[in-house]
Amino acid sequence: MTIPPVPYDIAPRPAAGTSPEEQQFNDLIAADSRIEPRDWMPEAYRKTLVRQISQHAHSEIIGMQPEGNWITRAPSLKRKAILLAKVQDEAGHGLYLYSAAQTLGITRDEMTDALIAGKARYSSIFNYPSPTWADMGSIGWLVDGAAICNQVPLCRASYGPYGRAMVRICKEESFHQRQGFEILLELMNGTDEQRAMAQESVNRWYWPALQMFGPPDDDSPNSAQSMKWNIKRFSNDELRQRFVGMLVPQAEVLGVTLPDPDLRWNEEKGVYDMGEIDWTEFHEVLQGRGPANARRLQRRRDAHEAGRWVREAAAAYARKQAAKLTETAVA
Ligand code: BYC
Repeated sequence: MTIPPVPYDIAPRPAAGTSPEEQQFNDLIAADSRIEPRDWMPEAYRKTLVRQISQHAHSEIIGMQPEGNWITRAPSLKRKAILLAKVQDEAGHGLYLYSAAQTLGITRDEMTDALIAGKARYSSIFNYPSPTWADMGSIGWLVDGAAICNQVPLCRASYGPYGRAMVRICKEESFHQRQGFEILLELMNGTDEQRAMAQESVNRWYWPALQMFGPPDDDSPNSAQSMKWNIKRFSNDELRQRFVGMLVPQAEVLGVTLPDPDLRWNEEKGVYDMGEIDWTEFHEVLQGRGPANARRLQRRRDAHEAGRWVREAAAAYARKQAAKLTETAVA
């Protein structure tokens, strides 16, 4: 007996035990489409997104500190205005991302409480100090540069509110990266002392910037599932490699040396070979034992406490407005 062909416009049947909602989720992912807050999603997908988006939001907020450190000491009014705008952008990024996470059913208070209790992660990079003005250049060039490399693919993340937040964030990060490059370029065109300051700063930030992409692929427990769900599009090592490829020609224009004696072009593979990253240092920072972890967290706690009266006043005002509305409705 011949089996008639299955018409190809009929969707494949759900696997046994798959609910219609789950099948719809699987179909959306398979079609590289977007999942929206109204859609059903597996609990593990929701948790992964809450984890990644809240960590990302915390990174933006804690990330204001190393640069905030230089606002009052920027070398000119122009530099001060640019730095101020950049730090404000980071606050804005934090807010878009907290809002995106809130669509997944977690509250802003829950996320903030986890951060100030020291239970939430934020990017390892912000646990390093920024003692010189050149650090404003290195943070822009290397840290925002790494962020762009990691975040441009996240504009296509399967979760709608996250992907859309990333589009605007990436546009602003591009400006941040350019302003950092320009600070370093000006220093490299300056005096011997300024050139030395720029090089010393690049030496300190280079390796921690490479660690921003996360552990190596064979030690990255979340990558495989996040890639299946179209949250991550490239692996940690792929993005790190892409970043180094971007940096080499830019370092040549700047005239700075990337502090990796093993960095060289591999003709056969078509990528740069690099030296070994110090993963022990990375894990120490993740455990809270980096050079500035304690200081960063204490500063965030103090700011939260100092802002308590603002939150209370805003809540009291909202209550009064709501009461007025009810009175008008009754009258
Ligand atoms: N630092 O399985 P893996 C910015 C954790 S802000 C700390 O590879 P995943 C800027 C990871 O969370 C830049 N922790 O994880 C702001 C996981 O631990 P848990 C922030 C890290 O999620 C102001 C464990 O290690 N960017 O640009 O698949 C001024 C195993 O890792 C780090 C983002 O947040 C790290 N570097 O991949 C200037 C981007 N790396 O959660 C600039 C969004 C890994 O299981 N996030 N861990 O306890 C991502 O793209 C991904 O979450 C990561 C990690 C690539 C970071």
